[in-house]
Amino acid sequence: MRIWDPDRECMARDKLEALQFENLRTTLERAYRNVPCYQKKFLEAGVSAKNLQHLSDLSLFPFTTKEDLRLNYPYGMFAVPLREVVRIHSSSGTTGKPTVVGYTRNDLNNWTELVARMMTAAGVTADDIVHIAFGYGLFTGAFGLHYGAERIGASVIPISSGNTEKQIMIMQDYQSSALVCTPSYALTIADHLDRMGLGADSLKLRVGLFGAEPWSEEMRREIETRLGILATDNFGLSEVMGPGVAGECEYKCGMHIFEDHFIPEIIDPETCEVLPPGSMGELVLTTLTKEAFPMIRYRTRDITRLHYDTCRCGRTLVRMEKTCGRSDDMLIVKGVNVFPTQIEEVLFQVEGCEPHYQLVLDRDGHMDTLEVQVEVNETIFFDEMKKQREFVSMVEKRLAATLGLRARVKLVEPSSIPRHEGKAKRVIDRRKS
Ligand code: ADP
Ligand code: K
Ligand code: ZN
Repeated sequence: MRIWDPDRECMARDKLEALQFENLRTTLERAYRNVPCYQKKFLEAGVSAKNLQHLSDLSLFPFTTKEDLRLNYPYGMFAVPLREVVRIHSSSGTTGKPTVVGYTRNDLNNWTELVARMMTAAGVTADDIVHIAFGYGLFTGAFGLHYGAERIGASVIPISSGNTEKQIMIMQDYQSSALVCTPSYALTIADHLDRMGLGADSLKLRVGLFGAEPWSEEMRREIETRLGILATDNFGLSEVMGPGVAGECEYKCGMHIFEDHFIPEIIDPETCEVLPPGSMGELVLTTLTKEAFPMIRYRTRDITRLHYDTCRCGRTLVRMEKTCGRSDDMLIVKGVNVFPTQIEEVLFQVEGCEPHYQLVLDRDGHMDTLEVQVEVNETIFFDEMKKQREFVSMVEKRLAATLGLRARVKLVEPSSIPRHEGKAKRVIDRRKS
């Protein structure tokens, strides 16, 4: 079993912590010096890099949230001049206020190395043909995996997303051996194989690297059986880097976090207290090497638990459990992050839509579907079919432009959506059952 960077991945904890301490101090200094938002937050909290006497002093520093990034849209959180930025990505959402992230040449090199580590941990080698079915674009998924796979020396097929039958044809003809996509897309591929009357043995796939959305152990078993592969999980988020923050080894017992580049903490999402090792809580990440976009105590909102015992693979890096949901109201639909408020904003701008709506998430086969049910003003047109269809398609287009995702719109009668006292329950998620 190969380890890409054994010196780093199997480091003794005391050596690792010494390295983390050095890089954390530098990161805090640079963040304070170059990013007004951090400067302001540190001053308000009365802390500076000098307060860092021990690694655990990180808890003295303020958190960073998605809101901070939105307020500093687009480049306010960058710690280097744009001249030094060689790549720009963004988290999901094409308009609204998604977060924009940047990378220097060194950042890209580190990113590539970490994805190479993660892919090696999953068993990918130079002999693999890596089929990347994430959408290429502003999303970090495709480009992140792409360069890591090239670094390993694998043959990369940048197929991108969509057109499943063509994907299957290419997998057959080019003999793809490693599949990179969301876990739900892996099952869609399995469904198409069934429909085409093909078995998993018509493909040469042997391993899958899946991420960008939560998935269960049952789903893993289904993917493994139906595609005849080893299915591994990997975790990342664009604010912190993209994919390659953490990934499973072949033992599939939690995702090793690359701690020489990121410090994980687990906090209570209500009190914000740091919780003792082994507790379930919100994952908070601090970057240690990023130049263009350092993140200090970024609240991921992902709920998980960390395991510090040494893994059978020999890596000493801590392992995070599969996440079990989020502490905020962000939804992940086909790997794309969606906030109900983004949808609300679109609906509010459409004349005729009432401020009463409900989001219904479901699965069609294995792909997520999103239906937006919205009440419309009765004075408009409830009985004119053609106008109604035009209206629906106009709202659908606006939603697609904002979310970067297709949602079905269903107009419902005034007063038909249940009213709630207190906090509205706008999301019905049927995907879990
Ligand atoms: P990406 O483009 O990689 O999806 P985003 O920044 O758009 O990155 O989304 C990051 C979020 O996606 C994470 O905070 C988490 O909620 C979710 N996510 C990413 N990978 C996983 C995973 N393996 N398991 C569960 N959730 C994941
Ligand atoms: K995501
Ligand atoms: Zn391991």
